Amino acid sequence: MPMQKTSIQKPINSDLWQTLWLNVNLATMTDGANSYGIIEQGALAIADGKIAWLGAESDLPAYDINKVTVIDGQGCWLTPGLIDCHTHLVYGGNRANEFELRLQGASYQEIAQAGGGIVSTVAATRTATEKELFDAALPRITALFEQGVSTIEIKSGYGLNTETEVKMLKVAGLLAQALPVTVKRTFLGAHALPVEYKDRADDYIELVCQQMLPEVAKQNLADAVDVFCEGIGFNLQQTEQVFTTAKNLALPIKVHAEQLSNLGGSELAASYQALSADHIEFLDEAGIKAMSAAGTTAVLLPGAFYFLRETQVPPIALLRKHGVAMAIATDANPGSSPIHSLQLMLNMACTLFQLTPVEALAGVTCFGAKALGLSETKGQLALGYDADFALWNISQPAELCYQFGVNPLNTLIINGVTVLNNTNSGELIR
Ligand code: DI6
Ligand code: FE
Repeated sequence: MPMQKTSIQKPINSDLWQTLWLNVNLATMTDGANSYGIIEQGALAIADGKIAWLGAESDLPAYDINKVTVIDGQGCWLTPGLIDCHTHLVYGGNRANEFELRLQGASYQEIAQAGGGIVSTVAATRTATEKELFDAALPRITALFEQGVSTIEIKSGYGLNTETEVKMLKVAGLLAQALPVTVKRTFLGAHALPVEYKDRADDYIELVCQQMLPEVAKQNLADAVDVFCEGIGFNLQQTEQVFTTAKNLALPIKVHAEQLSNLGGSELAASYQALSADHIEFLDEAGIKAMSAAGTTAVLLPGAFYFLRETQVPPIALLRKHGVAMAIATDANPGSSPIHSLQLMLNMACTLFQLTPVEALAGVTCFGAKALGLSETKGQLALGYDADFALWNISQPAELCYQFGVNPLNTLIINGVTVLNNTNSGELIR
């Protein structure tokens, strides 16, 4: 799956460079999942937070050593900053009790139908204050950040009333202020049916469309809109009602679909030019063709697959055949993926879904960006792109997928600024 060629940017004159990285190997990820886009013994220059020049050191143009800060990358590898394009990391409480129940034989659906699952997190999220939600979420987002994540998506969906959905999205905004990470917010009001709307799903969808979504849009709290289209979520008709409302508000859409059964949510989403369809273990070829035609990204969530002990593997071969871009994300959430490591997801995408390491790395860089509508600015080391990149203590890119448990991150740069430097005993520069 190649990347679409965007307009070719011109290199920036070296007089304007602020920082220059030398002695690095680049995995540019400009070639989609076809190759790492390797430049060995390379260099990369930054001007105004953007990539101003990159290439082989031997091709470096003349520059004024007195004007540019030059950094020796010591032969490390540079990749785009990692992108976690699907998380639900703002929530109250936790669901370790349900984990125990599932290990005793109860299924995720049974727990949800018995009043546990998402709605139990809703109760805890409604009673939590903004500060409590922030304090609980900070270590989660920090864990991702410390492993090289420079862009992250955070969904609402544990409020299920206007007040709490707004509260969650505001907390996501506060996290973006607390850390240098770029945060994209997604409104997921149609995540589950709140108890007060029991047996009245249509009425709840009315509330989502008439009140919640307009308020979220008015306050500019969301970059996209998502729906859980599933037997234990919302049906196709209800899903489409939310999509239509989102479209009228000019908000792009995403969908949780085909996670536990095949309702056709991905195909519907593709007909609305969705940015992504996520989970998709039960997706069929018709849905894949629709996604391919619409340029909708498939977001694979191996953490949820693993944690729910799912056995239905997403249709990877068909996604490849039809050239659908595949992104990988943590799905960090209290019920189906209490996991805060994109490195572990890289490993699981390879071991559980048999992605190649280059496909997996594309899934957390260029295709993670695509799933968020950021293909033109993030997820690649390319001229004019945001200077978001990670320097790794590895000897080849596949190592990022291969080992787990040792943090290989050396330095993280976001918008041209060094925000994390593990070379001095993990000292954080902010
Ligand atoms: N699918 C998921 O995996 C998460 N949401 C969804 O629609 C799980 C949310 C949860 O169990 O709390
Ligand atoms: Fe999810």
